[in-house]
Amino acid sequence: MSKEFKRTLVTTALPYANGPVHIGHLAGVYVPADIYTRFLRLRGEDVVMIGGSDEHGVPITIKARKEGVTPQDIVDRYHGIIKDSMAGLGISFDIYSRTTSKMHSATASEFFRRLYDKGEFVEKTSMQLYDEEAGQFLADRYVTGECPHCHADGAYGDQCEKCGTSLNATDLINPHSAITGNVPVMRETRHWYLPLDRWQNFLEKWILEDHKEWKSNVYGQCKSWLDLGLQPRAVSRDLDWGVPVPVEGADGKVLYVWFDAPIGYISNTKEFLPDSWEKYWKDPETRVINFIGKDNIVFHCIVFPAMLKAYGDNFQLPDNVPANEFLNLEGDKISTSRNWAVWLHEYLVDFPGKQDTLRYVLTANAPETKDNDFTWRDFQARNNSELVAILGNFVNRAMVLTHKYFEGKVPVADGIAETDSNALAEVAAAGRALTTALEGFHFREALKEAMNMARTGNRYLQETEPWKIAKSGDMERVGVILNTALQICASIAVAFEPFLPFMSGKLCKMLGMGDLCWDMVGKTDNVAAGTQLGEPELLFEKIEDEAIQAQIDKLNAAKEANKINSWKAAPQAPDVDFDTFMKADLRVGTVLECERVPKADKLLRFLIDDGLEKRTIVSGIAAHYAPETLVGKQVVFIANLPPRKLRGIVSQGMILSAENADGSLTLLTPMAQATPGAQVK
Ligand code: B3M
Ligand code: ZN
Repeated sequence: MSKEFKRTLVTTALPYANGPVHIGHLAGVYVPADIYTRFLRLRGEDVVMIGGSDEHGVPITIKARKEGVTPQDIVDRYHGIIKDSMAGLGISFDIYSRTTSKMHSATASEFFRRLYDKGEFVEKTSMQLYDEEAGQFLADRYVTGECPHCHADGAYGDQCEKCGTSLNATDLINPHSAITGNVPVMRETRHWYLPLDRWQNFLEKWILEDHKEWKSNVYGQCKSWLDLGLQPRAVSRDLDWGVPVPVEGADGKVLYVWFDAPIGYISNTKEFLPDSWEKYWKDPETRVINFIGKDNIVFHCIVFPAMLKAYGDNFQLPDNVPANEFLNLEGDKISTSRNWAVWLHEYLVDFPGKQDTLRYVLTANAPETKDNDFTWRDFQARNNSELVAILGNFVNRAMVLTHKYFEGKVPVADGIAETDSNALAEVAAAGRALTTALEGFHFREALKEAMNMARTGNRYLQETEPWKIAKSGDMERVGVILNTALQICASIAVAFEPFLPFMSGKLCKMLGMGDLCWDMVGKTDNVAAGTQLGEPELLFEKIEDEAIQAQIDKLNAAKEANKINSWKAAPQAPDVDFDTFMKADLRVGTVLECERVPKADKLLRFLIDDGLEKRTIVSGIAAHYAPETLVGKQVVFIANLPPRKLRGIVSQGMILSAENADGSLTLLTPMAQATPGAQVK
């Protein structure tokens, strides 16, 4: 890292408190930010990590409306769940606050007022979409319609999730209110706009020239925005949930959520460090790093920097914005509304004590340069064949052998041989590569290097075979080998702390290590000879197939439920003329016999009293009804279809049933007893 910086301010995107956090949030933002911050802390650097919930904006009010509760109820519920579950995963925020705090409304309000007073806004009256039935303007997610760019349906008023383009509500083709479904009308309203065009030149130089080192996905997105030419952006909304616009005559108007949310980073720093917050924001020797997901790039790289520049006062712009791409789940986009997600608070209940496994898998699979996929099978494989079989196995062997041959006391390493120093040198080299990778925000690669230390350790024990030497009685040599192995364990305890802090804590305790610092990675004297080791404990447990199957079943259930929730009645079929319809002879019949058709799991054979005689009908309803429950019941059938042979049985007609949202079939039957053979008219 460059030497000019004295301290680092790490910010993490503020998740909307309209739902719990899922693995997509974790892989994109919180796990990498936590790894980075823990790494800097171990280096003894001055670093603070700021987090909090984003509690304003339409995602919150829509959720509240859906549930018939207040927005405050919603944010209270989810802020609590998010805060607790992040702590449960060991995400080590210095503060995790919320944008409904007093500190935040005061800070955001003052920020807006200052820009207003400095003439940094333009005020504009324009026609906006209005829902007459709901009595409110429709912006952002309150309105959906066809995307004017990719023509996907269901684009929001602020963004099309299909093509990622950010939109204005009035750009949508064929807009509909998300509240009532009505077609909105146009109504006049007045808003404040941040003229981003005024900052075009500044931003071009600052990003395109001075920050060529940014990740290519981030740089590329900024460049395409800048190439299009920046436009003024409205920073207020006609809503009743948010920070009120602090100027006269702005009743019923609040700050746009994307105006207030990034100011939340400042408010939360103030709340954490009321006396010294300014040096983390305004001192040029502070380095600001924003951890975010790819959908937040424009706000962090273009809009917020323009706001900070407009404010003045030497507010520091981000030095880097290591945004990640998206994580998918089992091949499908993660979605809160479709419940297609692995929720952190549920994971912590389903896999107690396995926080590090999730942290490991999300890092090993992090969507750093492209979208990536999380699968439960991969999760299981990485736990069992990497954490258990490589890392856990190496540490366990070193510990158990030391207990076996030296009563758990770290043996003396007298007479180090080339094999030993080679192994130690390999670990030190991995440590250096690890450091470089972490400095460059390459967390997947960093984790690989840390894992290489354990691989080296395993190979070393395999090659030196101390258990064989012990049989020959050369305990001095065995001591050297185990001392070397334990030094590697100590390097591992430090190197993995940012990634797997729970494991690291356990291992440090076993090795009798005190405070850690990053310099210990690759050192050869981290555990002194004579130190009494703790009892060997397994660092990781195997995850069995049943636990994985339970998760897959849970996802399948969500998919099923979602199918039902999103079911829509089929569009009406084309008209049929009356005479044609009347040709169909629909009748009521009484079931005399009903049984399964052998070797056909879908089919039942009915014998029906149709008022004239007994007729046989075969019907594909066996998955939905037990045959014995149908005897004596009445059904409706089409009598005048040509006979058809099904599994060797001649079927004389068709029994009518309705197909439901979940794919189940319901037999049609008269409301009360009808005469067998009665025609349906
Ligand atoms: N709440 C959007 C999101 O969760 C938003 C981030 C705010 S960061 C200041 O994707
Ligand atoms: Zn689109």
